Amino acid sequence: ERLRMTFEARAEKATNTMSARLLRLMASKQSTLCVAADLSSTDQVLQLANTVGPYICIFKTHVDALNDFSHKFVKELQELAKTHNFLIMEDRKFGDIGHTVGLQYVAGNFHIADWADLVTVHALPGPGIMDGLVSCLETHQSGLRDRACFIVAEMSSKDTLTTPAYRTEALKLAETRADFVAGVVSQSATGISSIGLIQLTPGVRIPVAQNGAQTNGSSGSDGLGQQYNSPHHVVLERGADVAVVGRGITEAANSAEAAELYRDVLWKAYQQRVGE
Ligand code: BMP
Repeated sequence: ERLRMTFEARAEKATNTMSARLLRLMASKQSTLCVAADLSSTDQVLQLANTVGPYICIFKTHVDALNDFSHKFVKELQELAKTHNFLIMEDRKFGDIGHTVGLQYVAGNFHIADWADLVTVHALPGPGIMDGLVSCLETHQSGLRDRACFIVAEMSSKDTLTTPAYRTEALKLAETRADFVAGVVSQSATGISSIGLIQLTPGVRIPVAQNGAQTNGSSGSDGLGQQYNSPHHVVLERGADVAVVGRGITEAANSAEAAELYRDVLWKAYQQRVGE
């Protein structure tokens, strides 16, 4: 039922504010594409954000991989987010006790809470991790307004330790913390019941033509554990709402054209899913 609903209809039912906002953005921009900017210089990241901006709903960063991070960079990225209308997700994958992640979220070198609309969080430490992030936000910027997280319930990598039992518990945590959780990072929709919860699925790449399109939707791996599925497969067979594409776009000869292609293919698959 949830998967057959349009993003507009799901936004109406969403209990998390950022989840509703993102679902509406996806519907109005007709984009379910999140580009992963796994690059090492701020110039490259800003250039990519400006190039793919018109085609994406989320721009995903790993700022701890940058060799020249600065607050000027963050300001410029926020400007681009405004110009092109996308959300910024810092893929920090917080994974420590509540007190520690709170510090990592609002302080440190990066002051993530000041600029990232969305962050990713591992479920591993249990509910305390959410309390840590939320209580720090409350002290730091007096509330959760305009901030939310995605809980990593299941990873895309080969032989991941996110077993079905772990995944189930992570989903439970997501379902019970609608105050701060906008969605989950997952490879399937099994067990996700909240209508507003958004499924973010990484490991997406259009299969290279000479390999021939494989019927199971697999489109290879990267030699370091990453496993890829086609856009069509993740949306129609695995329930992806937002698809994360990194190297499929950043390594393309023309990243604007690649982003437009991924956006179009993903949107068509979504339309097919909801029967539009
Ligand atoms: P690529 O499309 O180049 O393989 O990049 C995938 C991106 O998604 C990376 O930024 C990675 O950190 C992220 N990711 C992932 O690949 N698998 C997961 O399970 C969770 C992720 O966040």
